[in-house]
Formats: sequence, structure tokens, C-alpha cells
Amino acid sequence: MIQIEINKDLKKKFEDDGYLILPQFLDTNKIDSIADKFANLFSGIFETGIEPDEWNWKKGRDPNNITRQICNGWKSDSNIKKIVTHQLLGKACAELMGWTGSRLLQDNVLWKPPGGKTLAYHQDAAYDDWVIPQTMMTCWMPLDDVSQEKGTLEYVKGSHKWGLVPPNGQFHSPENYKNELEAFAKKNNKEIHIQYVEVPAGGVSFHHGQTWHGSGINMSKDDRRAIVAHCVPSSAKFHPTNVGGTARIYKKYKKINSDEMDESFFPILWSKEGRRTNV
Ligand SMILES: O=C(O)CCC(=O)C(=O)O
Repeated sequence: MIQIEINKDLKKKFEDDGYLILPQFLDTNKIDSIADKFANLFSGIFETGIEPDEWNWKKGRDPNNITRQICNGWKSDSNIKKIVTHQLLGKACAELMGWTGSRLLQDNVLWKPPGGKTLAYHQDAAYDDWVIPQTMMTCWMPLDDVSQEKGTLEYVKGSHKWGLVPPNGQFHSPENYKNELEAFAKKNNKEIHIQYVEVPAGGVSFHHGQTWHGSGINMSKDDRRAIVAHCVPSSAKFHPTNVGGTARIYKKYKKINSDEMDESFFPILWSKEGRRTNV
């Protein structure tokens, strides 16, 4: 289902750029069966009967031209679960980040229809200040061929070395999706070099939690669908006190008198010692 091997050259490229883009990752024979699930998921029909943790668009309820997002679709659908909890995905994330193991913090199911609007430039790790250490590694898997015209994911090269700043402003559908990025770059005297992720369906891109990224309008006549896994080190713990932001949703999984992240909600995908949650 997934093929990848991280060698020294790929790791060096990731460390230099803050992202790694590869044309082949998911088995292309499996892609249709996953993409076919999107219509049901966004209609509120969940194979497992369990609702995802976040759900910003529902058929018939919301305008058609926004980018549709579900967070933690893996709890609702077995095909999504197979991908975002895959051992090789976890291994690649850990090896690129130099971790001894990785754990799934959250997934995203993203559907940008023709005319679908922007997602603001941001840094993923800025959203997990309720986790120690505050870091992240993201694996972005498009289920359609993606290009600049389709509003693909885009990165600022080397921006993972610029430091982490708290999120600020509108995330979904801002008029100028580069607003925050441009303000940060101006204030800190940084140059912006953009890399568009242009790969066939089944390709992949990995990005560091501090890499600035976002996406523009889908100007094409086709859907742009993607599955995303956001990982943290397998040893990650809940921050004992931080609340606010997405902690409002995810700290409900924190046990009383414990900072442990329960594997039922944040499964371990891979570790050097061979530890993995039986999902
Ligand atoms: O697919 C997109 O446009 C944005 C995805 C994203 O922000 C992420 O995967 O971290």
C-alpha cells in the first residue's frame, strides 16, 4: 500500500529545504477506493459510526466553494485508518525528523473542489502548543494529480529555520492567503522562495512542523483531494497546563492526573524498538 525508503540524500534534502516531495508513495490501485469515500464522509455517513473530531463542511449545509476539511477521519473510516496509521509512513516521519519513534497526532481529509478557496500560510507546529515537545511532522498525500493551477500545497523553501510564531488570523478561505507569511517575512527580513507540490496522484510530500505552507484557489475543473497525517515523537506528552486553540478539542483525551497521550487516540505508528499500537 505504501512504498518509501529514506536514504541519506533524501534526509539531507529534507533538512535543507524543510520538505521532501516524491512522485510515488501510495499504491495507485488503491487510490480510487479511498477517494470514493469522500462523498460519504462529507455527507455525514461514517463507516464506523464514529464522528471525526472536526468537520468544517457538510453537503447541503455549507457553501460549495470552500476547502472541505475533516480532522481524524481515521476514527470514522477503515481505509483512511490504514493509510494514516501505516508503519512505513510513521517510520519515514521519524527518520526524517531524527526521532526514535512517531505517533499520529491527527489526520486531515481535504477536498478542494473546482473553485475551492485558499488555506492561509501557516506553520503546523504553531497549532500544537498543547503537546510537549511542540513539534510536528506532516505527510501530505494527494489522491489526484496536483499542480499550481489546482491550488496544490505550496512551501517556502528553508522557512523551517525561521523559528516558530503563534498562529494569527483567518485559516480557511482568507482573501490573501499569504498575508501572515508576507508580514512575517517583511518584519524579519526574510526572502520568500515558493515551491509548489506538483506530483501525480499517489505521490507524497513531507514537511517539517515549522515550514511555512498554504494553498491557493483551485482554478481547474477537477477535484483536488488529499489525506494528511500529522505526527509527533512517540514519546510526546500532553502539556500539563496549556489550553486554547485546538487544545479545546484534543485535550478532552487527556486523562486525569496524567500527561500520557493515550494510544487509543494518538497511536504509535513506528519505533526503533519495534513498538507500535495495534490499531
Ligand atoms: O492541502 C492543503 O492545502 C493544506 C494542507 C496543510 O496545511 C497541511 O497538510 O499541513
